Amino acid sequence: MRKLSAIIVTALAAALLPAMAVSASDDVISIGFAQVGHESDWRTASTKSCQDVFSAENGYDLSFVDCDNDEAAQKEAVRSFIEQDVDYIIIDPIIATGWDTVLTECEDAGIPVIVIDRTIDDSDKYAAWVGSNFKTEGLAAGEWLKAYADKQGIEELNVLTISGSTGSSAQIGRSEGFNEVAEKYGWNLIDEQTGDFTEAGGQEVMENYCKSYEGQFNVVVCQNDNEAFGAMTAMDNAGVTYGPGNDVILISYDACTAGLEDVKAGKITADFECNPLAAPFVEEVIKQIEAGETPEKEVYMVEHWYALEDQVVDFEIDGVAQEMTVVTDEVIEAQY
Ligand code: GZL
Repeated sequence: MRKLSAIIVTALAAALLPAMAVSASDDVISIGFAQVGHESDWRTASTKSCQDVFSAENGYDLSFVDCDNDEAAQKEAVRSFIEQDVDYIIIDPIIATGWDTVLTECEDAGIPVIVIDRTIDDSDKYAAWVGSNFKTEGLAAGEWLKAYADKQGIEELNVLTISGSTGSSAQIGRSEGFNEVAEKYGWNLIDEQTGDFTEAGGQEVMENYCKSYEGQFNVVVCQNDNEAFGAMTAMDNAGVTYGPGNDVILISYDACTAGLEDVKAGKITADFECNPLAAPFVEEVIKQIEAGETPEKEVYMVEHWYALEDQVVDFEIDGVAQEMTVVTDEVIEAQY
């Protein structure tokens, strides 16, 4: 929604100066996008989704800032968009808090904000949020593990977690959901350290785990695929086997293409998707606002739970039966 002043000027120009062509640029919608960074395959897909949808050919002028996992840089990017007087601001918040001041500045400037993926937990001064239920992802991983362990006759679960960026809603939700299930069933949660959603972080934490907890663990939970890739390297180097029929049940989140390839290869035992392709849903929100409508405050993405046939088990989340997707070459081909 171009601000009323712009609309009035455009209308007056069209009425009073018919000779002056009202430039086509009036139809262009300008968007500022402050992205978390470039830490994972998931992030790459998320960025591509926005750049593909909000392209010049589609009538947008996208100002994209990769904030490199730096909270201060992200606030600075949002303020630069206010200076540029864009029509909309999209934020994927690196962490969930510290947002009310800058969102108030956006509101004062009359620029609607759309939050994608991670949540902002200390302000509601945005038009809509489009993303995933991270706690549900954690609950799904936990309840699947319970059903799978029962089927395998594994009674004792000793769990190491490599968590995502501390304070991000993805980390908070996945930890909350999984740990709630672990407590319900009395599992031994040995340790939880952050790998910051990166492959290097996952490898470093897993190297430390292999030294500190040698022979004490049979489950490793990585809060994204890139951490799992790093953890696998560390376990290979330490002689720890993982995947179906091996020492360690390896659980991951995101289910990016490379993650599903590791499921197919019998390395990751189960992968819990977080859908990065939010941009089409964000565009829908923008169209509603342009049309003077009020969008839904929360738009949830559809996610799937993946495993190989033998690792597919029936399980429920809060009494709701969950369907798992068997990983095949076709499923991998179609993934993001
Ligand atoms: C989750 C997203 C997380 C992914 C990671 O929605 O914010 O950040 O799980 C990414 O891969 O780094």
